[in-house]
Amino acid sequence: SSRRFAVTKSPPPHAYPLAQLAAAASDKDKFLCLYPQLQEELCEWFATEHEMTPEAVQWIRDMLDYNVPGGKLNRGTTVLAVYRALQQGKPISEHEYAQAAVLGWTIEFLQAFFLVADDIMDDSQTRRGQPCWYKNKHVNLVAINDSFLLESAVFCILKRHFGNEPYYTELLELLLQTTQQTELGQLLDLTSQPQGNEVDLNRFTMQRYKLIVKYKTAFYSFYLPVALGMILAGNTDEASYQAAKEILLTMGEYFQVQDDYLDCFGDPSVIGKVGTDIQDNKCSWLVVQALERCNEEQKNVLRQNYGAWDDQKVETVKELYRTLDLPNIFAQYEEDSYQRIQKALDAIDLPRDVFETLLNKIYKRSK
Ligand code: GPP
Ligand code: MG
Ligand code: MG
Ligand code: MG
Repeated sequence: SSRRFAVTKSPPPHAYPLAQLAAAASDKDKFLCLYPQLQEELCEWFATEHEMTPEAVQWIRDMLDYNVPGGKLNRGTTVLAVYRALQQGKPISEHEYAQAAVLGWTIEFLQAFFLVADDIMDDSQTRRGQPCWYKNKHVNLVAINDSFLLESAVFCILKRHFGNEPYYTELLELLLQTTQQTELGQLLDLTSQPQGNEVDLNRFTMQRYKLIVKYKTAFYSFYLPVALGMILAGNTDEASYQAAKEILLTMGEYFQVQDDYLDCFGDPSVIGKVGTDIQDNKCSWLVVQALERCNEEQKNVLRQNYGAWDDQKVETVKELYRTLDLPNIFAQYEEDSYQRIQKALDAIDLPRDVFETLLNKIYKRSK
């Protein structure tokens, strides 16, 4: 029935590890059961269909292990949680769990693509408690191509596991659209200051901030996992996607504000990365808040110290943030956001616990 003649057909997936899935205690353990299979299927496909040498296949195997499974896995496991919540008590087979987990892994592969590339663009040193992939001597700018390979793996996995489903096109288009939105957000993030010129503090506005974080973070981190779970569960009610999107984008904004706060005030050994936002001249939530509160003299301090790879200047900016009481202002913002999101949940008729679990996973997070 398929008229895709020019494209190589995907072989069927390997058998899912059903016994292992049944034995896994938590969603996270169930989720992790699927990773070795996806890695194996990809490597096999590259070796057989695409004639990759053993050396190239080994590269990909190592690159995947280094960049894909080592995060918090919140986005991926959310697909499982959403899928389960939408069954409303109907038992789920191990096969269905496996499908939901595979779909969740597509987000983790997509996220690995973003992070490998983002760390190059942001000049970062560490990620998830280890050197950024590109920082490895044997990798360097090969990491750019690896990030592309990670992205393409998303679509290999999707096709092989969902290519025959009636909702395949919907999954595919959602992943493509979300990738594009994230890239647009990254563009806004990278160009919030013009290259090479003096820092223009007038460009660090709340309005610009909200647009950046909606696009670079909220769509892929919050809307995408829930929407994928909804599609898989067979939800065809357009209004519920809209309602979910609205609240999830709010949560995504809150999440990125936390990320910005932790970049400056978090413990690197806990967050697994060393902050770079001040050095990188980023339109961070902190600099926007600082500008809304500082006098002319403090504005000058910012102008002279922001956006430089100079430890003394970075420390001066952090001192100004403390003087302006930003840690407490953040704590207040965090409390307000939590209450605001809870309230918005009262008005939604999707299973509340899905959103609550997500919210509670990020509320007052330290990493
Ligand atoms: C988070 O920004 C946003 C991303 C990781 C998306 C990147 C998108 C691309 C298209 C590459 P961040 O730089 O604040 O994240 P972190 O603090 O984890 O480096
Ligand atoms: Mg970054
Ligand atoms: Mg970035
Ligand atoms: Mg950050």
